Amino acid sequence: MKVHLQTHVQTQALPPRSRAFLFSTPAQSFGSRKFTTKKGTFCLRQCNKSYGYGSSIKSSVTGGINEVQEEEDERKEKRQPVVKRAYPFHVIEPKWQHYWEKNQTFRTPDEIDTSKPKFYVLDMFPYPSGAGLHVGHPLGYTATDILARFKRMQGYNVLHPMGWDAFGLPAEQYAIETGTHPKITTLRNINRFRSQLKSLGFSYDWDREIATTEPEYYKWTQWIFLQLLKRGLAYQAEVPVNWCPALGTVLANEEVIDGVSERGGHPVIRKPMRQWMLKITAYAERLLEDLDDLDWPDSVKEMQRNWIGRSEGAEMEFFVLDNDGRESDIKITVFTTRPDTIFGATYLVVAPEHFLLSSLVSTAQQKYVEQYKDLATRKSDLERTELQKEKTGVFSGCYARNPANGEAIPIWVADYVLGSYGTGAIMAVPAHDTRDHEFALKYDIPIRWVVSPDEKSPNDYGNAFLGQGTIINSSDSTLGLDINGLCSKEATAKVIEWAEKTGNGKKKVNYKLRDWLFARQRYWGEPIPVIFLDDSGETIPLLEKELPLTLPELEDFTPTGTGEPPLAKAASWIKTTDPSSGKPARRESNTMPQWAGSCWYYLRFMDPKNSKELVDKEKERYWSPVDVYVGGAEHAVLHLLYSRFWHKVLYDIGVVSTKEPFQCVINQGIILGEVQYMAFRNSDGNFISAEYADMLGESIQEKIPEEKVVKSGDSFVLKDNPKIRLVARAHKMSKSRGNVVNPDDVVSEYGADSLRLYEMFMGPFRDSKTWNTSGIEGVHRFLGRSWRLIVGSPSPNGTFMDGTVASDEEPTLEQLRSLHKCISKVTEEIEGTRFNTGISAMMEFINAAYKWDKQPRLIIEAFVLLLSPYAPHMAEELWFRLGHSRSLAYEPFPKANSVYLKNSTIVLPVQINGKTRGTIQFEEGCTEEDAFNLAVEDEKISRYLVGKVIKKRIYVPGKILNVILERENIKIGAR
Ligand code: ANZ
Repeated sequence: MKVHLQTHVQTQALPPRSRAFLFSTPAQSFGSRKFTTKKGTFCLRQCNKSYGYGSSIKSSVTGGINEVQEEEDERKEKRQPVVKRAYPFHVIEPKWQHYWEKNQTFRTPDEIDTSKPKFYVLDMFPYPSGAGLHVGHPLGYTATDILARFKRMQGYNVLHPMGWDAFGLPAEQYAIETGTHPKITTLRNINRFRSQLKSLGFSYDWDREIATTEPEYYKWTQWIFLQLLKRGLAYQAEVPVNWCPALGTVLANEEVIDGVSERGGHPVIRKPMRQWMLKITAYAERLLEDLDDLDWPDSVKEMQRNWIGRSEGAEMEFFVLDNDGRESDIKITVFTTRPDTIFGATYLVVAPEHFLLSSLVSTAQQKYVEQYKDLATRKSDLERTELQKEKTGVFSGCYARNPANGEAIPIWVADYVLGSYGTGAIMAVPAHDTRDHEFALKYDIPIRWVVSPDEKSPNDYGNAFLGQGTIINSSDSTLGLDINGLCSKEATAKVIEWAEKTGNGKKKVNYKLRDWLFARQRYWGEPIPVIFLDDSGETIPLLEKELPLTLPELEDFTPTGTGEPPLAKAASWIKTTDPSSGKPARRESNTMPQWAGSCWYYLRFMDPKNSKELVDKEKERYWSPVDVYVGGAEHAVLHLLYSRFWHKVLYDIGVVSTKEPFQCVINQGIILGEVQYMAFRNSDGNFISAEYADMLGESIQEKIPEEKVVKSGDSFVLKDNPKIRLVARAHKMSKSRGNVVNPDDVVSEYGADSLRLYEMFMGPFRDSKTWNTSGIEGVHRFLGRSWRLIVGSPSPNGTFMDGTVASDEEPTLEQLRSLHKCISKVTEEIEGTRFNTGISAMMEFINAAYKWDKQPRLIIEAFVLLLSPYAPHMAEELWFRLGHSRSLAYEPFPKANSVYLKNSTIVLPVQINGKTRGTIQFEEGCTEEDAFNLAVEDEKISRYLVGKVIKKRIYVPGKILNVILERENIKIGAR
């Protein structure tokens, strides 16, 4: 899926970065350095020379000494800054990535033990753009990876797949410009994305990788289309599209900017064309209702509700009058949400594209109406409905009768009424609707007040009164309707009842949701699996066994110029025969929109290689629904709505077992570029404080480096002159601003674990945040400290020992307390997707552990397991160094023992003849006698006491109980 980023956000909150610390790259070098794309060996060589992280590193290096020397010389020649690493991640990371791949550590087997609980965690799969990953991608991917690793360790079967939403415009545009087949570009980009993702250590099951562009995949996208067609949910209609005559092509909405083509600035008009539509409106009510039970952000649910836009009201009939003022047999149906205002309807409006318009217009008005219609085709719906835009319209020359009071009211044509909503016509009530009010004033149409908010005379109101109130001026005894004195709600009910009885209208629920335009005039999309008979034009669906209908090879991807899609050029592909009748036929040359493939990919991941079914029923039943779905908020409406629609259709035909596809959706925040500090100078070249810059009018802006900035209260000021306030801004990352951070560079300089940890530590997962180099240095330092705590300090030549400093001693109570507090916090925070505070807990633990003389293995191993979802490479390396020979990926995640979480609980080691044989726990204030009794009750300890005579007891309150035994074998009495 494509990710759209927000523009800039102003921030005052970030402190200028602090810089000095030991094992890191000088901050000023970050971002300005050029890194080679070679990983591992290259970095290692640099490191060997500059730090000599010695023997353990050398052992895993490929390449000879000469090469090392050459590269070192090269580096010196180029005067590259020396990279200082807190620990040898450049060796550890490729090593473990290789291990995971070789051992298929994260493969979710096809046949699984379904008695175990499942956890399906999914990222919104990316569109593999030519630009490669940006730092926004790993934000969501790290979060899902932490969840996946955590749940695996908790004994769940985890499904954590990755794939590519690979059809799309950029590859086709590139093909038009260069002649390179989109397949080639797409494959190249996919390869790049995949290797970038692998370099970040994500625990995807790569065996399940899918690309929407693969025929084995889109066979099933086409199959779903056939099911929709079979059920009348796919149909063809004449629909206006963005047609650019100069380019000879139909453009997507995003390719049209202010009425002209983004490319070349040519005029674009709305032109009706035959299109495929999907009847999502048939599911509007269910799409609305089922939102309630989803664990989604409220804002996303609200956006979906607004998009579906349910409106309750009525359709009312207005008979058109002939030249003699008599009712003709043409009637205009309007949709209104305010039937209570019907007596105030002083004119009707029909949209310029209304199907009855041509039969309404008087001869005198014909010319003006035609001109007006022509103008309207140049505007988008959005422009037409913008409230601020001045309303325009033209009189049709014709009148209709208001059914409530029998009045003849004029029919106008105006583009603020859309042909695509309701009935494409409205009864205009200028006293109670803003747009109608503005229009009536402009064209001098009567305004009649029919709703009164209070006792005041309604005519006192200059503007339309939009609210509900008491009905006035609304009675006609001849036509049998009197709603005066009723409140709006009662009046609405009464008008509808009257209309239904008299045949003047009926109750109606409308949805803003439109049917989904499902055809694109593009090459690089899924072919639509239908043919049209040459003789009758009849549409014949392909047989299921004919799928996949693959894209034909094409060399010329340029538009045809006639509006026909590029596929029309594949003459031998287009021309075909209907297999059942043998009649000549043509294939559909439109393709599906990019949304299609992403509508159902989450199902395919459950069973990616199934050639017989879209997904095996049992597998679907086990894995559905997706438990956590993470992606950008830009997909809050369309992608999620389209998937939900397809899912519901698949539910209705028995392909899936759940009503909804995604139980929990989380939107990660966006990452903005590093904060920039701007100072202002007056015309004399002197700095002026930011608050005066506007007043001066002419001021010159200047970027100030971070080291010259300090924070002062809520503001940032110049370090040398604190009176000068600065403006701090974070912008969207963009090439033109030069503030794009490339994840490859970060991995190369700090390692993947640091990038992962940093992205999680930047702030609350769901919030927008700004990139800050000192932040990544901070988490890198934390990892280095953790490494040195466990592996020990480097020797003077910079090398680390092979094992760890962990000792086999029993942990102290203090150590147990620190650890279990950390376990409890990390567990709680992962479960709550508050990853940043989970990291803080680990940082606290490491700070505490640095004060201990010894690092008991039991404590260290548990910490390594806690760290592993966040920094899996380092954790695996430490795990092996601690003496294990299998990946920690399936080790049980540590469980917090509540005993150690309460400060008042004492955990007392009990020794027998000076050897620790176990522990007992009790509340503070326990006597020696109590402690001894608890020890005797303890199953493990009592084994050493049974049949023995006690010589003496040494009790240090809160610290230890040591029981010294007599040598003789005399039984102690029963207590
Ligand atoms: C009379 C009226 C009186 C209205 C009043 C509003 C206030 P929602 O809530 O968005 O469904 N309308 C109907 N069809 C339209 C179209 N195709 N293009 C533009 N406007 C259209 O709004 C429904 C209201 O929007 C309808 O109720 C209609 O104006 C207008 F005091 O009818 B109303």
